[in-house]
Amino acid sequence: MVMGVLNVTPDSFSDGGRFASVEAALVHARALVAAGANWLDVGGESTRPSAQPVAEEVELARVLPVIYALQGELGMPMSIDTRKPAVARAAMAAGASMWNDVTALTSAPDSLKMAVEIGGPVVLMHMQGEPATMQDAPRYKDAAAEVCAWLDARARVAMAAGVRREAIWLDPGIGFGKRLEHNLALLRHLDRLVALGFPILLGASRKRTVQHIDPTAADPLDRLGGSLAIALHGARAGVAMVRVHDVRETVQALKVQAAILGDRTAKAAVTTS
Ligand code: HH2
Repeated sequence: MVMGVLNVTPDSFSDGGRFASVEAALVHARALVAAGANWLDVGGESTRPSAQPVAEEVELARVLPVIYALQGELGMPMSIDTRKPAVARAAMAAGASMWNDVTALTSAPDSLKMAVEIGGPVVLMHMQGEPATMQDAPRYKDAAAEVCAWLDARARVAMAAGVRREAIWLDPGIGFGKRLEHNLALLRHLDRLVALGFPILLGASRKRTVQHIDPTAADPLDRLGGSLAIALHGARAGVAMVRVHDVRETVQALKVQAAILGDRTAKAAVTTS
């Protein structure tokens, strides 16, 4: 599945300010749907490296009018990309159906309780540190093993608090407190994450990882080729959904890959090729 990114922010790293008005966001949402998105991920706070937190009222004022306007119209589910439990609750009441939390329900004392109360699916993403400082000095001995163990532990904590197992998604958090070698290790060992038995969301679209491999791609808009390569790799490794900005191109790339692979499952393709 393909999740289209809808950033209703002035400062997101690749499209900040482009869809900050309700009208622009609605036009873009419809375009993402027409391009073949299965989900829309609505966000009102950038979590790019060095980003500063946004006040709750500001975040609510950005996302709620868009979710209200879109619910019922699009015929597809929306998620709310937020660290704040109150924003998640309001967005779900307005029509969103999944909470995408880049802090894996650790950012507020009542995050776990709120996830239980909301009852819908929740994405638990791995991040080392905070967006403001996460790229200063990320450290791992074995990034793939540590991220898998941490996400597995967070899933267990969520379930112990009362979140249903079927409601849990995991995400390795590409670029969130990770250097190139850490991101590559995570991508190389996605099968370990898949083996935990939860659906996996993978978000690498336009991220600096691509620039670290191709230094000519300083502009996020020049990172489409690398973003597609990662999405295709993720699908072959068994991730359930990729979070992307370029929906049309990603859907096309995935369709072509699926046609080439025929009816072999993504996992079988990985183990037999
Ligand atoms: N990446 C971003 C934001 N939210 N959520 C999940 N689950 N996984 C991700 O990889 C992820 C995410 C960053 O991308 P973007 O929303 O385009 O940028 P910004 O945070 O600057 O708004």
